[in-house]
Amino acid sequence: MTPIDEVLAAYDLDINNLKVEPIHNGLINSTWHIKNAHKSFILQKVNHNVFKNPQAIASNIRLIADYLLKHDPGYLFVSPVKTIRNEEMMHIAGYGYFRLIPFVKESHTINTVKKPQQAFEAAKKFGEFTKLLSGFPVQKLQTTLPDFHNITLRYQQFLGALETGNKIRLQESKELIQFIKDNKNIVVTYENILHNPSFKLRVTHHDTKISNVLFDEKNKGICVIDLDTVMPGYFISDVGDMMRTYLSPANEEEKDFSKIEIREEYFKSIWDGYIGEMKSELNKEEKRHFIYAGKFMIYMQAIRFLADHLNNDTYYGAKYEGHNFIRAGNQIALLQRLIEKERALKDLIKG
Ligand code: GN1
Ligand code: MG
Repeated sequence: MTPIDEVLAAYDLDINNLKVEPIHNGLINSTWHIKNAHKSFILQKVNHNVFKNPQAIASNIRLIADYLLKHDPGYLFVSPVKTIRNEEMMHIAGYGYFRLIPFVKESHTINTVKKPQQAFEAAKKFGEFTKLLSGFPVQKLQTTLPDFHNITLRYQQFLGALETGNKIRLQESKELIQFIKDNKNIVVTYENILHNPSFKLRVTHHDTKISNVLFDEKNKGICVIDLDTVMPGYFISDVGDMMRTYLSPANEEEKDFSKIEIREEYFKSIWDGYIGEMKSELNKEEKRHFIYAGKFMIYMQAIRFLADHLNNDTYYGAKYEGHNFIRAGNQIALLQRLIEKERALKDLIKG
């Protein structure tokens, strides 16, 4: 029996009649679409090197599912199926943790934002998720990834990589390193936020890329998925990652940086979608940091890719030599374009 067969057996699925298709999407977990004539599921193997405590994820999802069922029974929240032994996950000792999620009928995901309306729908869904959980006691959520969006720590890790990283790569990365250092003010603003009583910790998704939203046949958003990183956090994480991944027609893998651009209309759609839901949740001081959110997330991703390159790609892996160097350069180009457009974007949302 292969491990996948073993997992499916734990969910009482007849291995012989199932079609198992890998979904290559996301850098961290592994995902498969499992189906037979009647049923359809998503199977995921949680990356245990990254998520050291998969039980924390299961506990968070259960708490949120129970809360939403009680307060907003109409909201479609997709939580994992239990195993025949009534467990939230299937664990194969020495191999890993798996979970099985029902496939939502007539739903689809997209990998690229090609219309402002898609950005609007996704932003609305992420805003709605946080809003519906505004009464949930956020301190009950466990931290599934400690310091995930702690940009201060990411910056320190980057400085560490400058000390101990690959010497040749350090030489070749001089310009990118300098750019990161020159823009350290982005870290300082975050540190001020931590001490700013106006900033509230809320139930935050922390991975708001477009493929984490389910769309229906009419291309309306249904709900958000991929809940591993749902933890207490600041809204800048969610809005920032939407800006990082929806604004440019070219994504983080693009090698030709001339294709990276900031689409103003898409920015306006993120604002309209998110604020439409969150307007009475966010205060003035938070809203004032809306554009900063994008700078925060793009800069942090640039640091993470660059530090990984300097550390010989131990976290993200690399499909070709210099992959994370290109990704870091890409994110820096995106950040530069965002900074150039900052005034224009401010004008779009003022008043
Ligand atoms: C990782 O696995 P995926 O693609 O959902 C990473 C995110 C990064 C993203 C960059 C747990 O997310 O923080 O933004 O890659 N997740 C983790 O593509 O490190
Ligand atoms: Mg993810």
